[in-house]
Amino acid sequence: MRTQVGIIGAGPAGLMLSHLLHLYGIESIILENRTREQIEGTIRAGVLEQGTVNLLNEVGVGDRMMREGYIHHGIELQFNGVRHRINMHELTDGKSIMLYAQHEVIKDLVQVRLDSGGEIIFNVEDVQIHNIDSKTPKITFRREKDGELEEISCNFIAGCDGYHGPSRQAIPKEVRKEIKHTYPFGWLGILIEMPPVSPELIYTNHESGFALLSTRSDDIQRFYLQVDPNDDIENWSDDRIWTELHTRVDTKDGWNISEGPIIQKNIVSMRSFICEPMQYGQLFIAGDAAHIVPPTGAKGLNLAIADVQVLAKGLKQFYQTSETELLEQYSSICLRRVWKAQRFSSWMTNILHRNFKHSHFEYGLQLTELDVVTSSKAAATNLAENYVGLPIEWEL
Ligand code: RFL
Ligand code: PHB
Repeated sequence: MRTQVGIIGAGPAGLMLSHLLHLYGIESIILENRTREQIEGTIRAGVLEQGTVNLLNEVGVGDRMMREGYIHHGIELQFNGVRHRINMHELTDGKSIMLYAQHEVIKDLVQVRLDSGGEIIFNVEDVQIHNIDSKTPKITFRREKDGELEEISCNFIAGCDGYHGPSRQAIPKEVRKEIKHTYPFGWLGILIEMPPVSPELIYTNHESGFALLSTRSDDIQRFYLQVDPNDDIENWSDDRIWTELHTRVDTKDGWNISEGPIIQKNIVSMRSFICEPMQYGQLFIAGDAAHIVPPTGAKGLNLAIADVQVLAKGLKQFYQTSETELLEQYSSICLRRVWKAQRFSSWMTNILHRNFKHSHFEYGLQLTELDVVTSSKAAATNLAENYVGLPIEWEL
C-alpha cells in the first residue's frame, strides 16, 4: 500500500490529523490497534477549549457538539467551604469552554472520515516503523495475530498512538530527551446516573483532599476524588465515596450534594511527561505520544488537537510549495505551548490537591494562592486565559 502520510492511532490526534489532511487534499491511512467499538466507548476527557470548539466547527465536525454539548462561561473554585466563581467569559473577551465527551468527538471524527472515503484500519497488530531517517519511511503491521505482514510506504509518519504506543521509541535514544514528573495524587473517577448538580464545574480544595464535580449529559455526571495513587478501587464502596464527597464538597451555606447510582469507578495516577524533540527525520509525534499532563487543567485532548493543527499546516505547506520551514518548526511551536500547558496543569494540581506531607505553612500558602486567584482580577484573568486555551504561537 502507498499513501502520503501514514498515521498510527485513531485517537483525537490521529483522527483530526487525517481529517485536516483530507481537507488540504493530502492522503492518509490510519492504523489503530483497537476496534471501532472500543475507541468509541472509552470514557476519558470532557472539556474542550474554545480553540478546539472553533476548529471542530470550522472543519464541519461540530454539529452534534453544538446540539448536545454544554457551553460553560465559568468555573467554581471552592475552599474553606465557600465557592468562588471565575467568570472566564468576561475575563477573556467572550471565550468559554464546551463540555462534550472525548468519545463523542471520536465518534464524530470517525464518521466524517469514513463518509469521505477515508481509510481507518482497526484492530491491527504488530505495528512497526521503519526508515524514518530516509525519505521513504514505511510502516508494517498485521490485520490479525499471526496474519500476513503488510506494508504502507509513505512520505511521512505521524505517531498519534498515545503514551504507550511504539512511535516515540522510534526516535533514537541519543536524540530523545524524556522529562518526567509524578505527583503524589491519584484520581478516583466515577460516573453517576443523575441530573447535573451544578450549572458549572466545581473544583474543590478540602483538607481531606481535592474533589471535582463535572458533567457529561442531562442524565450522567462525572465526579473525581483525590485518593492515594496506589489505592485499590476495592477499598472504595459507594457509601464511602458518597461520605467523602459530602465531606469535601458540601458548603458552609448548606448546599449538599445529591446522590445517585454509581455506574462506573476507577483510579488513575497523575504525571507530567514531555518528549523533546517531537520530530525525528520523517516521523512526527503528536498528542499523548509526546506529552502527558495531569488532568486538573483539562488540557490533554486539547493539546493533541493543537499539535495536529500545526502538523497539518506544515504538511500542507510542504505538499503545496515543497517548503519545509513549518515542518522544521513543528516541534518548537508545539513544545512552547505544551510547556505552558504543563505549567498551568501543574499549578492547578498543586493549588487544589492536599499534599499530606506539607507543613502548616505550605498549606497556608496554598489556601492564600486560592484567595489571591479568586480576589484579584489579574490573577483570575491568568487562570481564565489558560483554562479556555492559549493561542498557538506560530512565530517563535
Ligand atoms: P489517545 O487518545 O491515547 O489515542 C491513541 C490511539 O492510538 C492507539 N494505539 C495504537 N494504534 C496502533 N498501533 C499501536 N501499537 C497503538 N498503540 C496505541 C490507541 O488505541 C488509541 O486509540 O491519544 P491522543 O489522540 O494523543 O489524545 C490524547 C487524549 O486522549 C488525552 O490527552 C485526554 O484523554 C486526557 N484527558 C483530558 N484531556 C482534556 O483535554 N480534557 C479533559 O477533561 C481530560 N480529562 C483525560 C481526562 C484523561 C484521563 N485519563 C483516563 C488518562 C480525564 C482522564 C481521567
Ligand atoms: C471531566 O469532565 O472528565 C474533567 C473535567 C475537568 C477536568 C478533568 C476532567 O479538569
